[in-house]
Amino acid sequence: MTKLRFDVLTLFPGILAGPLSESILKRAREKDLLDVRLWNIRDFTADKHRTADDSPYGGEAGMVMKPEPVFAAVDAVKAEHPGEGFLTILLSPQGRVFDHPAAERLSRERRRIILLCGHYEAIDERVKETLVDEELSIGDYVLTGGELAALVVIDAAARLVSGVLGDEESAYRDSFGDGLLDHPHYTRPAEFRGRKVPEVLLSGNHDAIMRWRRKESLRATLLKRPDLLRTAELTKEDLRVLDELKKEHNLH
Ligand code: 21W
Repeated sequence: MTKLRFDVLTLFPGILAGPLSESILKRAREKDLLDVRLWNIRDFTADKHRTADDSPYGGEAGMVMKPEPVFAAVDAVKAEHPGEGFLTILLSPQGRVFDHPAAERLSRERRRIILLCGHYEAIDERVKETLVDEELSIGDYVLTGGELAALVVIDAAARLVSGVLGDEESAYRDSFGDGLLDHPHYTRPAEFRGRKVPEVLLSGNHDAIMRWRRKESLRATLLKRPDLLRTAELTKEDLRVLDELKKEHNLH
């Protein structure tokens, strides 16, 4: 059984504590499938004001995270696990964008993963040069710091660890497992405010239901995220259904 292990270094561990103690991540930690340690970088400052940032050389505006507390925190993590391997990731807007393949790669990582969160606009470059193996971004928008990005990375990787989700397969039925969006879902009642559940789902015809789901996955992807169709795993039958859908929606 594989266990996913993270050490998160941050000036604001409280941002992560709540989400890690709820729902699926909470259960994964209780089941020992996920280990997340939170480290407060401020605990590794050496002065009486516990200074973690300073003004930049060169006279620009803003603040820069000082290198010494970050180095001391990383040293402390490594000292707690002598002889173990580590992958150190900086959450940063300059990183490669985190996607499903990246989540799969991290979910299989055997080394402890150190997630380093900046919370000012910048971190001293010597941290990147010396400590950081890779930088990850979660998308092209500006956050107040790396903490929410670290949570996104932990959440997306943890749900791919065997045993974390109730149903073994549910991770792969979801969006992006095969590169397609999910099909619509319905529950009782069979008619709600005049809107009926599609007949086929009540038919008991398993083959027809499977075909409907695949078609609706293809439809959702074609209409909402056509860019995904270039990399999705598609059969000859999928391509035929896509042609049908394009005609139905007057696309081409
Ligand atoms: C915000 C860091 C702004 C740096 C161009 C030139 C981690 C993040 C973060 C933050 C700046 C991630 C500038 C998506 C994110 C993060 C805080 C620098 C000034 N721009 N993924 N100078 N988006 N953000 N901005 O913001 O630490 S992963």
